[in-house]
Amino acid sequence: RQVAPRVIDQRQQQIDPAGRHRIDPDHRPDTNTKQPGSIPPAPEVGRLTPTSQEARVHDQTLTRGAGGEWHQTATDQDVLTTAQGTPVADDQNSLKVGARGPALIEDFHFREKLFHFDHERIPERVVHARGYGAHGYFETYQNLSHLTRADIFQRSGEITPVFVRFSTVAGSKGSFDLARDVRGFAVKFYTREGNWDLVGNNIPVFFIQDAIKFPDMVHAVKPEPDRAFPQAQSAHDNFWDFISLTPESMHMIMWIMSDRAIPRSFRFMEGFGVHTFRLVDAEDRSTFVKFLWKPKLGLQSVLWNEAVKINGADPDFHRRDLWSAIQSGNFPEWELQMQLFDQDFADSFDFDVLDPTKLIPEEILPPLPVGRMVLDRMPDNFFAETEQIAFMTQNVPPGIDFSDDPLLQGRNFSYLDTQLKRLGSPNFTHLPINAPKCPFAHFQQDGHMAMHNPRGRVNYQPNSWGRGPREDPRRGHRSHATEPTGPKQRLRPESFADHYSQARQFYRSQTPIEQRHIIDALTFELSKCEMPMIRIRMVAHLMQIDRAMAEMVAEKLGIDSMPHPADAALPAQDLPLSPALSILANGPMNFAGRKLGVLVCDGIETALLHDLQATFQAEGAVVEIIAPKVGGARAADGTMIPAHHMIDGAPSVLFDAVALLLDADGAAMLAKSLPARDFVSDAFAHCKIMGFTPGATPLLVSQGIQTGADDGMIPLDGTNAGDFLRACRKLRQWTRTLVIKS
Ligand code: HDE
Repeated sequence: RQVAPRVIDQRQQQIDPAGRHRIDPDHRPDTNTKQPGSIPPAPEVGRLTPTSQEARVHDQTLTRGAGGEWHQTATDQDVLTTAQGTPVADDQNSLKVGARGPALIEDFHFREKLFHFDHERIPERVVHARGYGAHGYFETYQNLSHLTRADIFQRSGEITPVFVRFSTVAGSKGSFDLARDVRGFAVKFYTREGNWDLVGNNIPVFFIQDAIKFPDMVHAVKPEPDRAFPQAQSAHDNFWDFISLTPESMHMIMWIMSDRAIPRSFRFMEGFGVHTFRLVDAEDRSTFVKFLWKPKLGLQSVLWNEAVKINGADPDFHRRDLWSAIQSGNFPEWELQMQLFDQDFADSFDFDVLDPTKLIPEEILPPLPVGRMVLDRMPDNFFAETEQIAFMTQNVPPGIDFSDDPLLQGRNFSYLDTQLKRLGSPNFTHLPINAPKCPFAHFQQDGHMAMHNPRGRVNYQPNSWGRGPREDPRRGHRSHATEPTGPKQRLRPESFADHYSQARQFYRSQTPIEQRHIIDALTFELSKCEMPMIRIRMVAHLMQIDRAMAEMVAEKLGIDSMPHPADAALPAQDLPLSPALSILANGPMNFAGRKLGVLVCDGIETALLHDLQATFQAEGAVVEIIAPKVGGARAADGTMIPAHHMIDGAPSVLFDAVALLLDADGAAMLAKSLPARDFVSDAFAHCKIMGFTPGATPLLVSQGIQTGADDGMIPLDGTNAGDFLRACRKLRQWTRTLVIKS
């Protein structure tokens, strides 16, 4: 039976037409506005080229017309238009014959909308797909003209805009943050003489020595090709098969099995340029350099058991952390340091400085602090900036040059090549996030999405018109004039042959707790390998690194008889220990930038809560309240305490320390709640410092936790918030690991 259609005009159902064009409250329309308590934003370097139609790099919402006039994009104006600028009358109904169709192909607005949607995705990065970025600035400490003519290092106090992208390596874009993995630490400096990309990691060495092995290494760690799992994990046969057949990776293996591979947040990580680079001065004299980033807040990692649970509770833990810190004005900061050395040092050093599987211990070559980087602004749009940023190791300004490290040489090809695949056009430098912020002028033209072609008649040089930019041998980038010699051949140098000494040095420089974490990680990962032969081959390598470690891993894996140590081109030497390699030996000893989770229930005293909040906030820490209901808890004095989280959604793994402000009734009630029981038992097992009111005892006891178990259990009596904070500064009560397996 035909029913007469009731025609509904969806537009009339809009609650508030004005609301449709509401401006995002988080949007910062004017990036030059000084925020209270913030430093002034970095000034833009240089000026726009006259022909540029690009958006101002700092303001993604403006585009420039051919005549130089600025246009706002749709989000800032009232009337919805098509991408061609045609005002749209109805965005709720497609154009149909009658009310029930069929639809008409002449509906250009509908087709344009779907067409664009269909093409929204670009290929994710083949490695480092999951990443998160922020804007900031770099401040140069001192003039380094005696070392380099790089403009960024000529003036103390020089401010250079930067964009940083942190990433995991193996997982896809939608994977979780707390994978056991290397973290990318890529920095783009928009200098006055072109972009400088320092595309580093949070680990100072790499798996392989020659770029030709990179595809194999990445294939091995990524999900296995037939079954397409495991995602974002190295704990599988293919990875360990490749690794156990690649002895040069052993040093890196020690690092990724250590706590470095499960950082607490991007803010608590070091960064490393990994390779040896060159600084070149105005007289073309060269100094070798390794770059290091040191986090102002110190280093911190999570436990593996925490990482697994964080991934479930908040897969975006690291990106949320960076977002929250920056949005609340707690701008993370790193110091850039340089290890500088000459050829004589390189010749006398135990290892080849071109070998990217080796580091130079800071005790042997203390780094020189040269500047600081502050991240103070989140991108306006994730895709436009974080996703489309194109880092390339080849981006070096005059005064910075490459060494012959074969990995670096290979990277210099790969990064440019990959951008074409990912961003789809050789004009990716026209995107505001990739464009230099200094004047630029060249004769490259045309291609997909060309935004600034040469204007006028001249598009080549030399020309008779006397126009256009010319090269400048004095200012331009000059490669350091080395004189390579030797036969053309495929060979690894003998100086790259020692694969075990620095692996041993790293392992032995860790504290006993960190060594235990390495053993646990190796055991876990190898336990996921189905092929016993791979486990045994790995244990044979571990024998070369540290026999006791190998025996403990073998014992945990149930390997009855120890294999022979792996054949080594060179046996491991006992190098001096390097305490700088340990996280725990270099603890921050403060709680700044960390997070206290306070579990409250109805009936508590507000004075203690306020005291804790004031004490921890004065330290630069964040205090978040967790209650049985997200609406909050009613205090003894009748006031409502708003909660940040409901207990079901805020396990203690999300916090660096916890306080239990409970009365006896509340504690008894929470002792029956699984999330609350997990909250305290995990906090204790993860060695967190725990403060608690006397009333909280039933909840602790329900989990078998003695209130006087150790120095990390702090009874809160209303006067000792300072004592609690002092205990929290050590971050963990490690003695508990003697009784609990972490
Ligand atoms: Fe990368 N790497 N890489 N890599 N890498 C990429 O470039 C490559 C290496 C690093 O946030 C890709 O734009 C080769 C070492 C970071 O956008 C690709 C080799 C180090 C990022 C690529 C290496 C890194 C990448 C994928 C061995 C630390 C993310 C997407 C020769 C010093 C940058 C892209 C971002 C990304 C190639 C080894 C760091 C395919 C061939 C060593 C932080 O070009």
